[in-house]
Amino acid sequence: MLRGLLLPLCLLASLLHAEGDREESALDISGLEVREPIPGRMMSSAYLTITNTSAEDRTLLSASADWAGLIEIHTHIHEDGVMRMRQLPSLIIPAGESRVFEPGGLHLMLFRLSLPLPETLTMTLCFDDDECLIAEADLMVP
Ligand SMILES: [Cu+2]
Repeated sequence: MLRGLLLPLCLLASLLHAEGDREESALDISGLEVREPIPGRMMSSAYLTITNTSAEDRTLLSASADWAGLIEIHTHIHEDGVMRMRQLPSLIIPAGESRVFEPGGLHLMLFRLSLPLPETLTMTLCFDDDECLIAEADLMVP
């Protein structure tokens, strides 16, 4: 399976400048998958793992893609014995830890999809400290 292509914007910037230090990101995004929407629906969800290899907590602030009108960070909570989704304004990735987005738990909620989805599903994830990472998603066909 194709692992998500990861290209830190700062690295891209330094490549464009031909020289300069390659800044390694302390954040790693892996296994990004977009679930194919149910026919007739313009929303879906995406899953991934974010690992923070630094000694400081980091915060996921937003996600965006040119094939989705809106992407929200969601989690599931139990409320009166019922599983409900709740939007999170941001998500802390603790120092040295990973946060796993998976069905029934954390997920990215994708709204207003441009259908059919493009062949290459590139998503931008932005964190604190003005760091944005671009990752390529696989399409999860049920
Ligand atoms: Cu949701």
